[in-house]
Formats: sequence, C-alpha cells, structure tokens
Amino acid sequence: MGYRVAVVGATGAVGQEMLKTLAERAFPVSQAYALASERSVGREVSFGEDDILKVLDLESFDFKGVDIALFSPGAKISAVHAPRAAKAGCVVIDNTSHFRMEHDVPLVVPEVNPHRIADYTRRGIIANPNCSTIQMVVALKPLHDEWKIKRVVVSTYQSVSGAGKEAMDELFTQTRAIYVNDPVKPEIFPKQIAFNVIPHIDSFMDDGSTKEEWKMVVETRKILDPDILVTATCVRVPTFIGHAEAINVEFERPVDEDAARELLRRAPGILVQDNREPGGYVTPTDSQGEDAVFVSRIRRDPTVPNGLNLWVVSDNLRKGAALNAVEIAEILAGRYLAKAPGGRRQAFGV
Ligand code: 11C
Repeated sequence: MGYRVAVVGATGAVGQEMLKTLAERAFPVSQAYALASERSVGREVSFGEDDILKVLDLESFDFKGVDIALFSPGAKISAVHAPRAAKAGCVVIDNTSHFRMEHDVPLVVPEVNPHRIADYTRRGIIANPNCSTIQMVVALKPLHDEWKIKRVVVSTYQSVSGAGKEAMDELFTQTRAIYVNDPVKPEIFPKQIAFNVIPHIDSFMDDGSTKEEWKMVVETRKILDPDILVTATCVRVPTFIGHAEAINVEFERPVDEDAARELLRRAPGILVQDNREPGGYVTPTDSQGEDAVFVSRIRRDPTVPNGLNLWVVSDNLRKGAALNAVEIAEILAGRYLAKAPGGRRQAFGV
C-alpha cells in the first residue's frame, strides 16, 4: 500500500531534504507532490535517484486525496495552508514554529514521545520541533528517565543552514569577499557571519532572550517534562550544516559518568563518540548527512551535587528537521493510518 504524500516548501533546504529522506528510507509513496509558492512553479526537484517532480502552486493546490503532507514553507504560510490541508482530510506534519505550542497539536520526537502521534486526530496536524530542541531532547531522554533532570543550561553553536539557503549563500559570499578584499554586506544576518559568531537567532523577546532560546525552553518542557528548568543561549556560527550544543545538566539523583555513557550508547537515535584524545569527539562537519544525534565530551560537573556536561551534535536539516518529520510519518502510517477504520480519510476539525 502506498500513500499520496505532498512536500510543501519543496524548493527550500529542508523541503529538498524531506524528499531525499522519503526516497532514501523507501517510505511507501504511491504519488508524490512537490508544492511551493507561485514563483517556483514549474521548477523541477529530484525525488530519489530516478524521479523528477514539477513544482506545483501551493495556493491553488487541492489537498483532497493527499494522505500526508510534510510542511516546511515558513510559519506564516503554514498558518494558512496546514489547516486547509487538514480540513481536506490530509494529516500535516509541520516543521514550522506556528502550531508547536498549541495544546491540541502534538509536538513529537519519535525517540522521546512517539505515543503523542495518536493525538493527530485532534487537529490533523502534528508539529515537528525546532532543530536545536530535537537533538537536545534525544540526548536528555535516557538520562532523565534514569536520574530525573532538574535544570539544563545549554549554549548552542548553530550552522547557517538553519536560516535557509540564502543564509548559506551569504556565508559563502562573505567568506570569498574577505579573501579578495571586497566589502562585506550583511543582508540575511544582522552582522557579518563569516569569521564571526552572532549571539542572536530569531527575534528578540521582551525579557531580553531570543525566540530561538524561548523555543528551546518551552518545547523541551512540552516534549520531555514540564518541570524541567531550561536556560539557553543560542549562537549562530559560520558553519554550513550541523548544530552543536554544550549542555550542562543537573539531576535530582546522584549521576554516574560511566553509567551515563552506557545509557546514551544504548539509547535509540544516539551515537556516542567520546574518546578523551585529540579528535575523539564529533564536530558539525562529521554530522553532515548522518541520521544520528552524536554525544561526546561526557563528564561530571563537580560544581553542583549531581551535574553532568555533554557535547551534542546533529545534522540540523536531517534529524533536526526532515528525518524527524519522516520518522513521524512512518509511525503515523504504520500504527494509525493503515489501521484507521473505514479508510484513512476524514476531515479534521480545525
Ligand atoms: C535556526 N533553529 O537554526 C533555527 C531554524 O523554529 O523551526 C528552525 C526554526 C524553527 O535558525
């Protein structure tokens, strides 16, 4: 049995990764649609090794007959078109921030809270978390189950691909400009990104934090445990793909460093590379194109009673976006849609 699957925002960095991931994982697709805004209509995008899809106009597309739509077109566009798709009976897996904190929309990381996918029936929408949240909660889950986390202090080192294709071009252009002594013009980022770091991702909030930092707080609590205290500093660095995070965790119960390493080794979705020697850890370029959340530099923090430090790295376009969405789609299809009584189509209340 195959599913009719639409990818919305198909010409963007995440949309293309979604098409690639669906094909690589042999998701059962009977018909694929690539959708984007009017200006991309007619462009061609690859779907797997052999298939080319012509981009169709999202605005006029009728979602009736589509089973699953993976959305990554930007929050404002999802706000309009995801409910429209759900109303037509299509289950939306939305990678934007728009629906994540709505109480009747599940926010899902399959390694952490896959059971929440069942709540797709409430609105017909499942939200995919922010990339920096996804990799952090995958790493924290096995540790929280064992020792119960009280507080998390996280600093991120986020690649420019998190801000999209044009941001990647900006890093490339600025780097070249500096080498040839041309003037550097920041356009996407508020300051020069080449050979620099910027402590600002997304918009500023009233309390002085940024929305990216706020997302890490509220999303972690929604996915993992509402009692966990989280404080975050999110920083853009001049790497193309792969987000890194230095995470300090304080637990309720006494933590053991070797047991933590073992728990992480056995946990789904995680690869531990933690050799205490030069190069014995994972960096963003190592994570590029990989599915795993990598954990390195596992060590006790002796400044608090039950503290642990971790270095966590993952490909932000893959596990941080496309792969997480496709994994949700796999569970949705395998556990729910295939077994829905009376066929899988219903108009979701929106
Ligand atoms: C970044 N984490 O690196 C952001 C990108 O809420 O889905 C993803 C934004 C989001 O800029």
